[in-house]
Amino acid sequence: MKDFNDVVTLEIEEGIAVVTLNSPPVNALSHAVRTGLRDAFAAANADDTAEAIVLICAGRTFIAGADISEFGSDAPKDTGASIFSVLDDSPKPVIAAIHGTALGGGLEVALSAHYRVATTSAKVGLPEVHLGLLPGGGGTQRLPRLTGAATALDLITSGRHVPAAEALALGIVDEVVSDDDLRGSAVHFARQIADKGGPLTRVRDLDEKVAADRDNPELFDQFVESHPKLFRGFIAPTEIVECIRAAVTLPFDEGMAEEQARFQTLLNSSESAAQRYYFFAERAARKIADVPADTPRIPVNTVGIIGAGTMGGGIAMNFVNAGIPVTIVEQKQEALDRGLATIRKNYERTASKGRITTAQVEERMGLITGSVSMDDLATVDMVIEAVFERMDVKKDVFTQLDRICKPGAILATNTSALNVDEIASATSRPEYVVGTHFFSPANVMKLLENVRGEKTSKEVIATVMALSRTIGKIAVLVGVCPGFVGNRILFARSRASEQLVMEGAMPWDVDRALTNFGLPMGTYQMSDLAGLDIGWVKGEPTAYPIKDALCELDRRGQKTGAGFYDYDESRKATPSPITAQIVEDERAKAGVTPREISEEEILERALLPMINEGFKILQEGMAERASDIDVVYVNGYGWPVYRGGPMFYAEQLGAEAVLEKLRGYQERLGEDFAPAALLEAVVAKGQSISTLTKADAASLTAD
Ligand code: T1G
Repeated sequence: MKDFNDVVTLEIEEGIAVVTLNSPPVNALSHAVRTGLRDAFAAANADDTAEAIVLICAGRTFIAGADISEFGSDAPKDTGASIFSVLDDSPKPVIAAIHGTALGGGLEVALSAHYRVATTSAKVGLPEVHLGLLPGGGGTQRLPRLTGAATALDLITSGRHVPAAEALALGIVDEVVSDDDLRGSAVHFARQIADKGGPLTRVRDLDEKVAADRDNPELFDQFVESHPKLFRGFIAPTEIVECIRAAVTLPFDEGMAEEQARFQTLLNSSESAAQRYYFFAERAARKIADVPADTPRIPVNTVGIIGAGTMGGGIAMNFVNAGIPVTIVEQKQEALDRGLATIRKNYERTASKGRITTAQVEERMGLITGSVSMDDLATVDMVIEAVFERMDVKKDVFTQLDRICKPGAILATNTSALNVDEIASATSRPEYVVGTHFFSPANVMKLLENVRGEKTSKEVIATVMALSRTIGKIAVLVGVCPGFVGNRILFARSRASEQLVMEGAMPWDVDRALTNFGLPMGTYQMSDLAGLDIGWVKGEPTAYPIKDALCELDRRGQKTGAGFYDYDESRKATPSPITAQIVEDERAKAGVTPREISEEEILERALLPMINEGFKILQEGMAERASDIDVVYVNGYGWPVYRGGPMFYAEQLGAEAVLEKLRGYQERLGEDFAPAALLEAVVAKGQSISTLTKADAASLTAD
């Protein structure tokens, strides 16, 4: 055995060189890995006893790509040939032995080998597009030569992971072997190749598939036209299409040059910086400063859900999808039956799209028990209530749960804004009470805000954070405050939007500024979708007179075919003259003479209060870190990931500029724009925004 550095070793076994990479956690192509691999391959090619070379990885996966943390850092740059060229130019056959996931640069290394052997459970993919990048190690040039341009366009612009069997069918891998002895199978495969002898074919030399594509030049424009959403706001997909076009139309080396140029453009783009930031932000959100990763967790093998309505049913599906049996409790049998029928309908719709089988529909429905008695929750490990959003109703439910549920059961509330500590006070076990704020539709939306009560135990926090991943959610731990993180920031935007409308912008002007920024919908489109009558009681004015007036006219949003907008039968929205008249009436009542407000001012006055609220949330300790706020906004509110999130966007604007603009609006418009103390401290200390943690916030704003 020969060591090349502490991550790459070389052994010769039955005339086959086995290069093993062991660089936890995911064998990312760091500088050390690239250097070690290059030296090991040089040694294997110089060793006359080696007739072929197997590249295999230790740990849970094959190479998962370039080391993303090296981008934009001062990590040492490579000198000499890239690892891709080293494999490409190897005079001896190279066999990549893939397990786990070969992704990005990892798959590109494998594509530079002469052959690829994968385990049954392995997956391969080129997910760089999710980082605002494109495969910069030859993936856009080699993959089309194996699969043809159409498949390459699909795989590289979607970034999806391809299971081994499909990769075999597509020609990406040469053999699929059982999971239990990849090394043995790969060495055996290499032995056969060595015994067969003959000329080596490199992927770069394959031409049949791309030659056929040369007869179909319009396939690229057709692809772009048929995937409009893919290209809206994102720049990487366009660059990817052009690289694959180059693979079809240009010689390999020229195509590689095209790929490198476009890769560098993306690497230097703000979009990619935002998407690379988001990649680590999503993973950082799993870490809780005062709840160590080895904190004991409470086993949750059965779950009770109270309420079989839209939320309760959706929440239940998350657990059932993860194979966790659920007992759903409703007060009345008919409501229970309706809820169960809705769940079944959802699964049958998924099955009709081929995403699950009809057998899986029955399997999942078989994991659900319906009941009209809360007593049936006596033995479950965790209960989540999704009852009416009223404090007295919630407290009554928790008082009953406290009596019924076994000691140690976790009692969770799905409240979207109510005080979790007050709910916990209705029980004798506040340490087992936690908020689990799902977003509707709960079986679709990835975001889950786990709300930490004052007395919630660390074990319960560790449990719900881990359980969130089990059920496929992206969880963020938040503190108890009105609206937690997501809705609290949204409330700030709603107040700002109302001011803009009273001053002269129409609701559709505000929405247009926000959708042009990249949000999927603006303040008023969102209100119409959610329903204008949330918390509204006829005859009881709220802080939103325009919304009150619309509800009084029974214009409650999309569900009534009219709200701020008028909707046709396909729910297409058009600005409503009725709304315009109500707006003008309310301005007149307030004695306001409307003025033209630019889209730039609208955007600033809608977004700056969101950013400012983020700083207030941090200084109050209601979020673990600034990037958690961004994870909430990307996953719960459609903030474009190529803009990172409100706090990352503030970093791009510059903390000083944000502070100055807020002060300007504060002077003109009042205290709603008063800058958060933390923002002022961040500017004074020159601290970065996106790396801010709860502890930073506390020390920066300590009196
Ligand atoms: N670079 C650096 N760190 C990485 C990493 C990477 N590529 N992938 C994962 N990590 C860290 C991650 O931050 C976490 O750290 C730990 O590993 C476990 O990750 C030239 C330019 C492989 C499917 O986009 O999709 O190649 O939080 O929690 O859920 O063309 O990680 O523990 O400290 O996600 O089991 C392309 C990204 C890069 C793949 C495993 N590759 N990774 O999922 O674990 S660009 C990717 C993943 C590139 C080339 C281009 C997943 C995974 P910590 P995890 P997991």
